[in-house]
Amino acid sequence: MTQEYDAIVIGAGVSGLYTLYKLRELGLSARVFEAGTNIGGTWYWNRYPGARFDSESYSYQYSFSQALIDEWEWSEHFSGQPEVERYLHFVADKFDLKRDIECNARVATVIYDEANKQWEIETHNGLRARARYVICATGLLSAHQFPEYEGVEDFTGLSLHSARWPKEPVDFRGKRVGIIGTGPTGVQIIQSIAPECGELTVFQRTANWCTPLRNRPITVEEQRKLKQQAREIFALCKRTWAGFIHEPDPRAAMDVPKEQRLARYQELYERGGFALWLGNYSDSFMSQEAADEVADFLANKIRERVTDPAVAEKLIPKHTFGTKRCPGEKNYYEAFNRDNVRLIDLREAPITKITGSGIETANGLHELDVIIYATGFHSVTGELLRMDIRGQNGRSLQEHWSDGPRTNLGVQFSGFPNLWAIMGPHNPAVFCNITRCAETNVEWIIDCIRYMREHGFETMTTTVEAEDAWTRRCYESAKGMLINDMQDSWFFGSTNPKNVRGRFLLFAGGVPLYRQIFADVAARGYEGFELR
Ligand code: N01
Repeated sequence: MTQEYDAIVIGAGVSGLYTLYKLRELGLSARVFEAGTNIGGTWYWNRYPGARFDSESYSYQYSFSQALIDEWEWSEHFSGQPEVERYLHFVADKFDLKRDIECNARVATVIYDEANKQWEIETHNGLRARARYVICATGLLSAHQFPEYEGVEDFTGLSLHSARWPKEPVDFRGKRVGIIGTGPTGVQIIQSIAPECGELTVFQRTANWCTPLRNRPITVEEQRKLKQQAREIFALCKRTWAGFIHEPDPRAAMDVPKEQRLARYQELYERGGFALWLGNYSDSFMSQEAADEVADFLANKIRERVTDPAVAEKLIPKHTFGTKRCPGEKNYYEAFNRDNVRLIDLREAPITKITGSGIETANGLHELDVIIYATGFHSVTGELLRMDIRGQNGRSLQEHWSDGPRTNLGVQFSGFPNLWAIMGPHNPAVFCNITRCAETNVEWIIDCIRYMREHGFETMTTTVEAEDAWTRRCYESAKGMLINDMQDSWFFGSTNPKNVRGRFLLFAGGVPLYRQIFADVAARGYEGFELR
């Protein structure tokens, strides 16, 4: 039987939960379809050891309800996955959201019925539903990726992907564990399990510029202040380019005397989180000279912390500082001083295949009991393209995006009326503290629906012209920034299937500008969108 609702939401993570809340506020009937057996999205799937915030907990929480802010207490400055998952359940229970969420229901098809101006979805387990509005709250980093090595299926030991981690704890004691991937996920896993494993072999293709997270418990006094300052914290996040609490010094780095610059790097290194990445100087994302100086600063820290100089050199990245997200670390570098941890540099000896008993590189076979894949995601477009979404004239999203994603404002695609993506491509959310950006995007989409209903419009679709213009603007937004020269990152889909790599997937103009553009477009009666 096909159920009918006003709106269908795909995904019950941070943005899906808030969407449901806002749809109800609008008085609409809505159903959320969630692939996981429970809610939480990213915080449901990524339950690997060491998974935690890289945003300060109190900057990541929802801002829409004062009662929620008052009632919930974070225990750490950067809380771990179990606490974040508990928080999302707390939110869902507080607002009684779960009764409208269908878990274990991965959406397979999303088909537009032109005659009735409705969407029909079907899940993998055969549930069907129809609605006028569809909101994809499927996340940016949801479609996990295994590497394309021969033999991945052949390994007879335990294979784990970071984004499909089992709910029961994995016992690494006495085991020979290999991990592929040294992005933010790999770093969190390595530093957490190194003391426990019998042997840990790290297969590193690209070292990353890690900065100390400096996590610590929130004291009673801090808790009190943080509650008082909650609104100021959100206001600060609204002002900053990436929606975090870190504000750069407004001066250009090289206008500041060298001694002062180095003192600032040290201060930001001590402060932790993304302070050194996002709170540096105003031109940190543009000036090669400034980025190189921070890189030298960090390289020296690595040399100080890693006892074997040859290992230290391998852990020092070769790419420009700041062009990828910086993993937040605690004792990551010290892990490589342990007798049970070995670093394999895949640039020297690439992986040739996975075998029944381990990982084979150009230098020979590494026999293992466990292989951990921390190899990332089909980023940004993956989860949307994994569904069969068909808009007007039966045209699929795959066809529409055959030459890279095309969007208007990152939220709509031409030929797909009344379908919105909260964290689609061409969004600043990728750089962003996700909840800050999710709230903005959800509120804008809900306002679209409210506007349509108040003005008697049945459908809203971006025009092709506005879509082309925004897509071009996103490519332009990265020009002049160092990230534009770093195509080997998931910002350009480097871990995506080969046919969908090499396009800049984000909007790099910053969160405040994006919010302003949203406001301007709405104020001009949704200019660039066709309302019928
Ligand atoms: O994924 P990644 P991630 N052979 O794509 C390697 C967020 N996040 O899951 O760089 C060998 O960054 C790949 O190597 P290379 C955060 O936004 C947040 O770590 O392609 N290696 C790289 O080392 C982050 O940016 C938190 O050479 C292969 C790694 O796998 C985003 O998620 C925590 C390979 C993939 O790194 C993604 O992070 C964690 C191959 N064939 C993540 N293929 C928080 O703290 C890939 N790799 C909130």
